[in-house]
Amino acid sequence: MVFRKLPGVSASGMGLRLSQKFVFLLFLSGLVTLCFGALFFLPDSVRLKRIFLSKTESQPVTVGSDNDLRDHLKKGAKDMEHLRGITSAKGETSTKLKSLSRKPSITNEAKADEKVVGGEALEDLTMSRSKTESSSKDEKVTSSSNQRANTDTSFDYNKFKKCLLKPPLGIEHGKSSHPQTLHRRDKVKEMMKFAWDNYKSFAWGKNELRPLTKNGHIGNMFGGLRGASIVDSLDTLYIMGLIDEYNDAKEWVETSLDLNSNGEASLFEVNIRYVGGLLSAYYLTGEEMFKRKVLELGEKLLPAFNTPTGIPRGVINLGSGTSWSWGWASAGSSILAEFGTLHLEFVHLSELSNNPIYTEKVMNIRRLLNKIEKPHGLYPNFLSPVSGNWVQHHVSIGGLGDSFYEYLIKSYLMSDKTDEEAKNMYYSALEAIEANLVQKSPGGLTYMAEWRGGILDHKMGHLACFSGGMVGIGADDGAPEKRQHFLDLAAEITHTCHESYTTKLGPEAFRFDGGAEATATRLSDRYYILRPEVIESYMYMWRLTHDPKYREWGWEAVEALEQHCRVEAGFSGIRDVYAQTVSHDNMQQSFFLSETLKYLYLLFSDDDLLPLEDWVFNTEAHPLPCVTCPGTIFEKILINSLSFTVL
Ligand code: DMJ
Repeated sequence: MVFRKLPGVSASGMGLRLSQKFVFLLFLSGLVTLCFGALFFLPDSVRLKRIFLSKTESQPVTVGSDNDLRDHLKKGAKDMEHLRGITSAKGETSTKLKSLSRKPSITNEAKADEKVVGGEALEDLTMSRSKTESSSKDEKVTSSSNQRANTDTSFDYNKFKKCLLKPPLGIEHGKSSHPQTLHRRDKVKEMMKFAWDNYKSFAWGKNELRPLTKNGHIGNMFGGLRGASIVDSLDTLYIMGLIDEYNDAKEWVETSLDLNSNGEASLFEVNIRYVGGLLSAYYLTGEEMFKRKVLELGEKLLPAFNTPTGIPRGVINLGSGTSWSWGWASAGSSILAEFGTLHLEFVHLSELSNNPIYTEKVMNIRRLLNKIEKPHGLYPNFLSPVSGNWVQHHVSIGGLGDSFYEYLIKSYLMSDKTDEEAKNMYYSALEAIEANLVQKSPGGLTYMAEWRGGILDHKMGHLACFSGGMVGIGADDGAPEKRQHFLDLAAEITHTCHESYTTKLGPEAFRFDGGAEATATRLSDRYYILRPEVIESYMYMWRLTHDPKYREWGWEAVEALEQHCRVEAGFSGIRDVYAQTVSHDNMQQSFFLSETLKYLYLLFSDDDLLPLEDWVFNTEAHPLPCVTCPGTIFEKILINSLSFTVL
């Protein structure tokens, strides 16, 4: 290599100057690095630091590769996770974060959150979920927010359908192959359409139709709720295949059934008609809207149970939740047939909401009634919701008592025959009834008298005629030596009730004294308001025996309804079943659509339309399915039933 000589510099002198410069530059760069590094140790407030370092943190996102970006997002998620941990631990900013990640029930949103935030949060959510469940079970949750949380459920409708033994509407909607029976059934369907069309024309959205004056009736039983005839008709229209009419009814429920009413409602009536009607509509059709509505309504009924004993009072303001007893009920008492006719519907409210509170409420009533001392084993009609004692010793299988007994046997059947307590209470009650109330008239008619502190009143109400069907459906599960006896008793009572229909329709109450044999002796007992009970017993007895007389008796009733009750714009009750000239009461009761016409239709259908193995009818004839699926809330409650205590 040849070095060119620089002017004025020797070769050795030039090498010395170069190495001095190199050392100087090295020193300088070290100094700069040290000063820059020192910036990191300065407080954030020093301007110099902000100028030099402020933007560096965001730089990698905008300039990095795809991999850098992914790493950054992962880091962001981790930071979020960390932040959640800190904030929830400190309880700071919890409102915002809770609303994002702590939905009170098991929702898809919570699951989505779990995916984003990873395992730590998953544990956290799981914990809060099980806390919700146990608190609602163990601490008897009553706050409406908790109940609302539980209304967001995952009731599996398809699974429920698979648990049924048979298709609800049968193979051919229960169509009989017998031409006369089919013709009779078509007639009943025509009656339903006529009743419905007139309601729709003249009373749409009101509770009932006044068919003479062609207007609507609201009444004061439903606390401002409207459309009782619509809700009561949903399942009848559906099973009859009146699908356009059913769709109109469904649309009205969806758009116009306003549950935010503020009036005084009968807990019993709202339960059997609205809760029962919506439950049936849901179970038959799977329309989620019905489920939402019925859970919203169910929640509004709960405050009625806030009494010292948990026995609800008869009247509730659906808006404020305040409740009180009927003015006519002695000493502020509650009525057996009212607080004892909630069980079927409330078990299903628990099923659909996954909230045991409804079942707890009715189990509590059951336990109190089971425990309390009963005169001669009988259940009087009036009980104090404050002391839990009977108020009067009036016992009746008709009005004021009736459906309490019905719900005992139906609770047993609806539980897939697992609810032994209901079964035992039913058969004990029936034994007491037979020993004290069941009578034979001089003319050989079996009837159920009323009992007033040991004195018998030889009268039977139309309402008590449901008991033919009740004793019939319970016959098979009685003691083996009693089964035939129960079936005979059921047939005898049904026969007596048919006897009371001397003019093919029967009076409100009939007597067996002073020479009377199933006849109304007082003018005030002679009315017929389109009630179903006698026809209800025909339907059950037909299903149980297939004795053709029950269909004949049902047809007699159809002809009488057509002759005496059909008017230009619907069906009306009559004031005196014995009068030559008919006087109408101008009311088409909603239970005529829900019960009377439904039972007639079933009477002229094959047994596979709503088969009794799968369905029980509530006291307003709304079919509710037997709770047969494994893992239902009802099953869990039964297993844990020993832990229930009377309040
Ligand atoms: C219906 O509302 C129900 O059947 C109730 O149990 C008794 N009364 C009427 C029909 O008569």
